[in-house]
Formats: sequence, structure tokens, C-alpha cells
Amino acid sequence: MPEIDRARKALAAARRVVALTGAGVSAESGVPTFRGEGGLWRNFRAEELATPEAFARDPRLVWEWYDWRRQKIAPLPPNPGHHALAAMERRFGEFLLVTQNVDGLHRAAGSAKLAELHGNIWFTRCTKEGTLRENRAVPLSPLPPRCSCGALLRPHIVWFGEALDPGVLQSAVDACRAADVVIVAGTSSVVYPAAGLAALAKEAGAFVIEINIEETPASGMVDVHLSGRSGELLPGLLE
Ligand code: BJW
Repeated sequence: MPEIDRARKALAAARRVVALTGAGVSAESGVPTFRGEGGLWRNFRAEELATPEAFARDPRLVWEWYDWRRQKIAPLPPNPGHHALAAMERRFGEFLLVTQNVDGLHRAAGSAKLAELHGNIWFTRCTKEGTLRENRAVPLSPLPPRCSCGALLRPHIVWFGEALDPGVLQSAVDACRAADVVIVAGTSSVVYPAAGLAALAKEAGAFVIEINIEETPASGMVDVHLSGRSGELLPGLLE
């Protein structure tokens, strides 16, 4: 049986479904990925921009980078991959979309059962009070922005070396442990703890489907690897 049919068959029999997404799912909307050709880390050094140390050293530089990314993402629409995942939420009895993406495009496509593991670029967090506020201003001015309490605001993003929100991570772990099918789409599967979720699900008995334009460290353990673009393959899974 062709791989896509094996994946469709598993999904057709599933009640509890989890989708785990990465930057590749937003690539067809025009959002740059992190690794690989054209990826952000080809032109920017992660440790100079995406660490708490970088922010402590030069908050303005870090904010300029995020402001540039916000300006790039703001006009971009969700693509058919995002829409297919929103449709899955309506189709399956239990569904959780676990995303590493911070661009907000899943929400824009209508997904509501969403665990944003690495935060959201459209929210700021007060470095003193921890208060979260949605802020869609593009460009942001002045940089770096400040809270009404006077403290610096930071992007609501999980940087390297920082812990993920324990509640958000636990919801992802619980859903993966209980899932009948897990779809891992558009992620290089190298950043932990997100990269460990597919193996966790597999060990707990889930059927794991990977969608990617290339092989990843997870490809050897999944039940089906579908090679291609998520904007084409995710809608194809529902046919
Ligand atoms: C397509 C496509 C198309 C393209 N269709 N596919 C265990 C082992 C080793 C290291 C660690 C470990 N545990 C923790 C670590 C350290 C670290 C880590 O994992 N490092 C590794 C890189 C080595 N992890 C952390 O630091 C995490 N924190 C943590 O563990 O804390 C522990 C702690 C506990 C208690 C107290 C204190 C600490 C935090 C990780 C945060 C990651 N943050 C980033 C940056 C955010 C900045 C920002 O957005 O501004 O999140 S890193 C960056 O990578 C971003 C992404 O969410 C993340 C994942 O990338 P993703 O989504 O997979 O994208 P790419 O670009 O890598 O891949 C795209 C894929 O799409 C490719 O495969 C393409 O082929 C594919 N593709 N087009 C389908 N059309």
C-alpha cells in the first residue's frame, strides 16, 4: 500500500490525534525557517539573538531582530497546511496542535486547541512582573519597548537554555502519550524537548506520520515518512 494510503488509513481509524509542527509548515506562507537553505541561522547567530544572555547584553539589538521578523510575518497569510490542521481539530474527537512556531499563523487559520511550545512573537512579557500583553504594532517604537511599570518588555519567546512553560509542555506530553496518531510536520526534530515528543508518542503506542521535504533524525523511528511539502500533504491526508 502506498505510504500516503497507510497514513490516511491510520487517521481514518483514529480518535485521538496530535499534530506537532515546526517552521516548515509556515515556509509556504513565506516565513523563513531556522535551519537549512535560506534559514535564519544561516545569516544570524542564534546565541547573539535567541538567548537570555544576548537580551541582557543588548536588548535593543535583540528587539530589532524580532521587530524585523514581525514586519516580515505581519502580512503573511496561513497556507493550506495551516487550514488542513484547523480542519483536523473539527474532525477528530480529541485533537491537540503542538507547535514550535511563534508566528501565530495556526491561530489565524482557526486552530484553537493549540499548545505554543516556544511562545508567540505577537506577545510581549514584562521582565519584572511577567505580565503578558498582545501587541501587533509593526514597526514597534520605541525599541526596546518598556512596560508601564518602567521595566523592559521582552518578546514572549522561549530562548535557548530557557525552560518551556511547564503547563504547556505537560499538555503536549499528555496528548502525545494518549494519541492514536501523531503527525510531525515541517520540523527538523533537533530542538528539545519538542524533538522528543514523537518518540514518546511512539513508545506509548501511537502511529507516527512524518511530513517533511527532507529526512530528519526522527525519520528512522516513524511509521510513515511522507516526503514533500506540508501545504500539499496535510490537506491530502484528509482526502
Ligand atoms: C518543510 C517545508 C515544507 C521546509 N514542508 N517541510 C537534549 C539534547 C540536546 C540539547 C538539548 C536537550 N535538551 C535541551 C537542549 C538544549 C536546547 C536544544 O535542543 N538544543 C539543540 C539545538 C541541540 N533546548 C533548549 O534550550 C530548550 N530549553 C530547554 O530545554 O530548557 C531546559 C531547562 C529546564 C529547566 C530550567 C531551565 C532550562 C529551549 C528551546 C527553545 C528553542 N527556541 C527556538 C528559537 C526561538 C527564537 C525565535 O523564534 O525567535 O525556537 S530555536 C528554533 O528552533 C525555534 C524553533 O521553534 C526551533 C525548532 O526549529 P524547527 O521548527 O524544527 O525549524 P527548522 O528550521 O529547524 O526546520 C524546518 C524543517 O522544515 C526542516 O526539516 C525542513 O526540511 C522542513 N521544511 N519547508 C515540509 N514546505
